[in-house]
Amino acid sequence: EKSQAQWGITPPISLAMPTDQEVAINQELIEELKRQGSFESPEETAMRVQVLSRLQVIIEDFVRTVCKKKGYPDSTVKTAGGKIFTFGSYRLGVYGPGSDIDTLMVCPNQITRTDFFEHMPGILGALPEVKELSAVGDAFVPIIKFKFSGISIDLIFARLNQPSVTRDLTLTDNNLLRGMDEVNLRCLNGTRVTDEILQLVPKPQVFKGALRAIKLWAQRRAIYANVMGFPGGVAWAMLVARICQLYPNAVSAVIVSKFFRILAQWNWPQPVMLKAIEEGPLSVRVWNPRIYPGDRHHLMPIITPAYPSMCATHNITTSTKEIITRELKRAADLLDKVFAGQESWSNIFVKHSFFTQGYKYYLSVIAASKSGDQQLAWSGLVESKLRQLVMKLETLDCIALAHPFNKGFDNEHEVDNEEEGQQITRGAFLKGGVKREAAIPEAPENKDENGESKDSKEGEHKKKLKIHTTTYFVGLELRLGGDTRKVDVSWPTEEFYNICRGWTQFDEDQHSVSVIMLRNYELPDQVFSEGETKPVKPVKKKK
Ligand code: 3AT
Ligand code: MN
Ligand code: MN
Repeated sequence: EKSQAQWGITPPISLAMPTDQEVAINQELIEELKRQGSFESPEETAMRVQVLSRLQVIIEDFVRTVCKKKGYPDSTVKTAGGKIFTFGSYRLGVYGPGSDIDTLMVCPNQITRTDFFEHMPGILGALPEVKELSAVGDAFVPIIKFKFSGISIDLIFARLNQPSVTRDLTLTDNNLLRGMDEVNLRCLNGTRVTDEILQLVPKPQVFKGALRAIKLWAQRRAIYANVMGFPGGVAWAMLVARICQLYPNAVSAVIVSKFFRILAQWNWPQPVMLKAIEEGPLSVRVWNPRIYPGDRHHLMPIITPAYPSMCATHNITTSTKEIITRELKRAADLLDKVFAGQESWSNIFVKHSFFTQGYKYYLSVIAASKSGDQQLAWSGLVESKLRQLVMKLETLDCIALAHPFNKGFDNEHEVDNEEEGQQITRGAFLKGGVKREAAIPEAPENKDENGESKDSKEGEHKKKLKIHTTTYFVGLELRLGGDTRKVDVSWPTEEFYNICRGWTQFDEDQHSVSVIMLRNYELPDQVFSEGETKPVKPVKKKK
């Protein structure tokens, strides 16, 4: 166990040791997390450890082979090495049954990224344990994804400017970053940030327990999604870590309750950070609102500890900030009751009511295309631009709050012709279905000599079109006293269309995006889970 006078940039709020009552409540929290399926079995965890040690052997083999092929002398080949690091939920110790392992392979400078993407997919693909392998070498963060003995692996690569990478290497030294390209920097960042977070908390076990609770809560309340303008996994982890610094001796349950109360009252945009921001050897930007006007616009800045420090929450908007704050307050009040023995932990983790009791009006944003591959890229693009729509809606007088739901809903539609396809892309599947052309009266029996209907034969030749859609929802809170008949979202919508259509790969024949206003009772059944009641159309009062 680590011990020091101060964790982070201020003295602690309290050094109190846990009371018996707090220990008991903490035990209840762990039990509740177990009931909610947060933990996997020890066998599954042992399998992860085994897979990682296999990957360690694989990377060393790979480095040796490529070095030899390139004609390096034996002495260099022997010491070249290579090392596996992890980041994400596995590294933070908050992984559950479905989690992947986010893995980074660090190689010496003999090995280039090109070598990695040329050979590694083949090496992995040849192993009987490896399934569903896909490699994207030209992504923002180039990645190989696969399953190893059933466990999902996200594998990225970084190359150090040194001829040897030993198994005891750490990535903490900022000088390792000298002379690196941006892709390398990005690939190293995840591990450097998670490693630092763990270094900066007094008791990693306490931190992990509290973070599990916060992750589960944020997921259930639909406020976990970086692209949509909510904190992502790293940001939630840093918030929990900061509370751990302020209460170095507390148990996880106490951290969770302080978390809600302190952050519900936080004086934003004062940043949350785990240590003073470091200067470093690169000519890259480090978060600094005094120098960069852009950084001044961050509404809830949460700053990563590893050099070069960045804001992990630049996506948060006025609306999502308000929603997050409401959720923090709700949870803080519930937690007071938990500690007074009047409430159980399970109520903290109750599912959100975004669709059941959320709003009267919703915007549905439909991203559509004609193939599954297209849809993956196109819906991702539309999703990443959704916050631009939200921010434009926020500027309208009639709208108090625009609340994006944290994930989209996928559908596939079979249609008979282009016209029906277009109805789908404009949301016909949400509102009343596709309008088919008036049925053509059936021709009199018309069979060929084999007794088969000619029509049905023709029908086989007629190609069905497939339309893929992903639908996102934005709940609208209207300004009190406003005239609801005047909710005109055409300007934000048109601007949003232009942003989406400005995508470099946009193809009018393939991709479409439309925004449609729905009343709550018009929401599709798909968004409700079992046991939830769909809002009903209010009965009109007669004068
Ligand atoms: P799970 O337990 O895996 O669900 P996690 O926190 O590990 O939770 P991810 O595996 O999705 O979540 O992400 C792990 C890290 O990978 C978080 C972030 O630093 C990085 N990351 C994830 N998605 C992206 C992305 N699209 N672009 C850049 N970095 C990403
Ligand atoms: Mn992960
Ligand atoms: Mn991942």
